[in-house]
Amino acid sequence: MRDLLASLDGLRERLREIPQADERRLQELKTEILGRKAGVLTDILKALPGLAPEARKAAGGAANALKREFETAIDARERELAHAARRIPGVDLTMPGRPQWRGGLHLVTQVVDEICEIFRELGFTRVVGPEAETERYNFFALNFPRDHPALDAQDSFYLGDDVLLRTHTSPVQIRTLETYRPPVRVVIPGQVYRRDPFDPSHSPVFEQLEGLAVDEGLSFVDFKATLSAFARKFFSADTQVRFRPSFFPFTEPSAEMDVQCQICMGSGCPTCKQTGWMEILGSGMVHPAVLENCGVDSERYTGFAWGMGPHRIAMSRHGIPDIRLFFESDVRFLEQFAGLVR
Ligand code: 2U9
Repeated sequence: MRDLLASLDGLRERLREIPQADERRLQELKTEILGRKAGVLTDILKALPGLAPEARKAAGGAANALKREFETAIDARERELAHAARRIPGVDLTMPGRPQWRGGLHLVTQVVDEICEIFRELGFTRVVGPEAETERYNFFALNFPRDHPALDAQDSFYLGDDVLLRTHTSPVQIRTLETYRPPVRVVIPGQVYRRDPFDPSHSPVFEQLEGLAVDEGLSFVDFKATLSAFARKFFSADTQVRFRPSFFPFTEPSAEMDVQCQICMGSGCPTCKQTGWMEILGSGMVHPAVLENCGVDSERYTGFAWGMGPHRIAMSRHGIPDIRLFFESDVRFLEQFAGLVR
């Protein structure tokens, strides 16, 4: 019995070998001590039934406790070795992976979506229409005089005698008024084409976003309130706005809306040419002649309309100096804004 306890003590000493053992040594130790056929500790446990009851109890408790100690230590070392085997020198496998570039929406698309969403909340539906139009839809229904310079082939891209690439999205409003009876509330984003130079502030093709509301009793107050609400939502709740008189063939009276310069917040900077303001849209009450051209009774209905350039709005919001950056597809420029979807 004493011999047996002494050999258990001797065996306990072997526990210290385990934390240093490599894979092979660990398997050897496991077989040598816990092996089912000839393990030293297994043999001791097998010999227990031959002992007197008192001795069996004492030696049995100690032997089983030691067996558990060996099992726990071997298991821990096995896990440690398995973890180390997966390690690559110089590489920390616990670090998070590098994010993969999955693409994103173009900044102008994001701005268009954001503007449409603000007007959706104000009751406007997003609609689209053709990019090739007749002179009637692009000019005459909109009250352009026959000798307006925009009708000149030098200013617009004509595809045929009477067909041109639309110079604004306004033909879509004409088509809407011809098709649906008021009340009408629509926003129209889309590409438009003008024979403009490709320079820092012009492009022959650019995005436009126009809007139209026609109903009984719509007044200049509704018009100013709607566009001011848009500016406060798009820029910030305390953004100052102002309306300046202007002229368009399709609106009367007409106005341009300025917002506080978003770069200097009104104090004056090179972007706003020290005025503290930036123009963001043209607008006005729909000219009665335009309503009549679409078969809408201008005695009964009034409306307001506006037009803005999402490229320009994106430029003023982010301080982008050159419109051509939007068309060059340089990922280094585009990816700066890819996470901005709100
Ligand atoms: C209908 C009636 C009225 C749309 C309008 C403007 C004023 C305007 C420009 C701003 C910058 C276009 O992107 S831009 O070059 N637009 O100033 N647009 S009112 O008025 C309409 C349109 C359709 C039936």
